[in-house]
Amino acid sequence: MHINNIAVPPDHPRAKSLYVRELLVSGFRRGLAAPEGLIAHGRGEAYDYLLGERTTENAQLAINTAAALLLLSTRPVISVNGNTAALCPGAVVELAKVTGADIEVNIFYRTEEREEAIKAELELHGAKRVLGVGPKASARIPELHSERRRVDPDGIYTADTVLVPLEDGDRTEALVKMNKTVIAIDLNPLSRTSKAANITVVDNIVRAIPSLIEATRKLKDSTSLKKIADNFDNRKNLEDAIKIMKGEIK
Ligand code: PTJ
Repeated sequence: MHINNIAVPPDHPRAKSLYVRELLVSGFRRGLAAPEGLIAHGRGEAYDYLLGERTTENAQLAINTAAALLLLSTRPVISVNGNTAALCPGAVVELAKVTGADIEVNIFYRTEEREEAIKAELELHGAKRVLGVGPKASARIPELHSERRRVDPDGIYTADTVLVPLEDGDRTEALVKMNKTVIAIDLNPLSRTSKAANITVVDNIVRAIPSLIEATRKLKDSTSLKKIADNFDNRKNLEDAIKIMKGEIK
């Protein structure tokens, strides 16, 4: 494996983590991720370390529930920020295909250049339609003052379910107030996003989105989707995630 032209032995104990870190650095250099995204990633790494850098059973339960909800939705939208575009653009496009979701660019540190770069990256990975770029983000989420309030009237504004990886708490709360089902992917089980979302997947996005694709494929013809969704308790799931990080349960 080569990172910045330096060979990282595949048996290096931190090889995977170093590789993911480098994906983000490369995404930053290519104008996808904001500099603040590098800091956010470091915070995520710390939680991931406590999780054992694996998809726990607890996260898998949230992933299965998220898959069921995406399949039950009539207008699901995947919200994409700079970190997501840098870390797993291909998986986002694949997830959109298997769930029938739209993809919308929504960034906190909004610049036209970064919106366009993220859109181009998603298109490079096969996206046919990317919402929320430039004047298309003409609708506003009420009571929200950050740049995240600008959304596409054909996308997040009218969606019934929104998948928000690496999100900030304000918008999650505002989307829930708009009666949308919010699925968050956030390694921090203590964050406002994690607490406000209807379903929180406490897992690294680089593992969570591929697992979500797999779960969606498995559940596609299931007749128990509603039952799966109804049985999920986000509060308990977050409490369990904290217990896992404290080493109290597996
Ligand atoms: O591209 P932009 O402009 O929208 O900016 C994106 C960032 C991530 C910089 C922005 O949304 C931000 O500042 O986010 P926060 O408030 O720092 O929150 C990011 C959350 O994502 C934190 O709780 C991190 O623990 C978590 N996180 C970081 N990396 C990962 C992650 N969760 C899952 N997978 C990761 N790889």
